[in-house]
Amino acid sequence: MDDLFLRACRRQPVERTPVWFMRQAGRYQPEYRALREHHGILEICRTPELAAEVTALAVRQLGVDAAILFSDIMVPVAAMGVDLRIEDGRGPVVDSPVRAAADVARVRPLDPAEDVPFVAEAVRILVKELDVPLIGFAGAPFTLASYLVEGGPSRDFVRTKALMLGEPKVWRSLMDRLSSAVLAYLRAQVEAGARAVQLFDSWAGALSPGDYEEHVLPSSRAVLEGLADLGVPRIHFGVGTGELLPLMRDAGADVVGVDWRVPLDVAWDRIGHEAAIQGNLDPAAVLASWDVLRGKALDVLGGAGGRPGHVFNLGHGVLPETSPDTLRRLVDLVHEETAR
Ligand code: 1CP
Repeated sequence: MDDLFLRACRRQPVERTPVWFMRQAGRYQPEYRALREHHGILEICRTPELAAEVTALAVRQLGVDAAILFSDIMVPVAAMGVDLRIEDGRGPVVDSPVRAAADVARVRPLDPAEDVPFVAEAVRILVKELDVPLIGFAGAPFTLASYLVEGGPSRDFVRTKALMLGEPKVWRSLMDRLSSAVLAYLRAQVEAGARAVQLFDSWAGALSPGDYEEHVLPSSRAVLEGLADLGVPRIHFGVGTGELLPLMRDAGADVVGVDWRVPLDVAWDRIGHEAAIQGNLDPAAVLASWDVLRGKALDVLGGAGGRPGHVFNLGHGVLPETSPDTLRRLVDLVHEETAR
């Protein structure tokens, strides 16, 4: 097992900077698109052999230093009595959104062994097959709540904020249910063999630091601190979270994932050098010419300054327009430039 990625997460010395990409399995791959002609996304997530195949394909093709389980943040929520689907070109859709106390009561607790047995099974298959560590993941309570309350993807999260600020007790009960489920879900992935976890609070950047601290951080902290005894690195990521980085670290992260809006060195100063950092190339840069992409990737490495504790990644997921060959070339570039 090559544990380069795990050592970097622990800020231990590494012979080169490890790389993986959020959404490294997905639409940009012809093989994935071919599989999706015959299988729905939730069907792939619920079929361990298919989920494992898609997960491993990305690792083989790209030469990355970590795998991330192929699934979706809404998979556990769909097993908690919430009727949802994932619409092509749009994302998760919930027809009966959660907007009042009676709706929260419909969100059942999650028993991973009973409700989502296929997840641990996919992890077990992958752990046997892969020679890099597998990252388990979950959506953070806020980001999951945003889909439940809005009923689908949103730009401004107005209904979510209205519930959070207007009905704080109802909000808290929803967040409590989600944090218990997310904790159980991540623990099940680690117990099945995942060597690290990433908590995706993709949309937390919509909040002010004060609202984040009061209404969201306690739930994310319950998840991250509830994993502490397992001893696996905990990565905490969000988009547009420049002002939230110190709080996201304080919630209990070992590694903070940052998007491209804050230069890596500035972000690391905000987080503090007792934590590792992951990021943060703009995914759109991978669509530019090789020379431009190369320059931007070197800027990211320059921001890390060769300090231990940097995991190279994009600032958000791989875009569907991305060329697999360019992504592979980027992995090689990071490996060559950081070899020591
Ligand atoms: O095949 C398809 O239908 C394409 C789109 C797709 C894919 C590939 C969706 C719908 N989900 C996934 C898989 C997925 N989702 C992965 C595994 C891929 C990998 O990393 O290798 C992961 C980690 C996710 C996590 C996820 N889903 C997040 C958090 C990460 C992020 O991108 O911020 C979020 C917010 C979702 C919701 C979701 N699912 C799908 C879409 C298009 C969206 C986003 C919708 C929106 O903009 O709100």
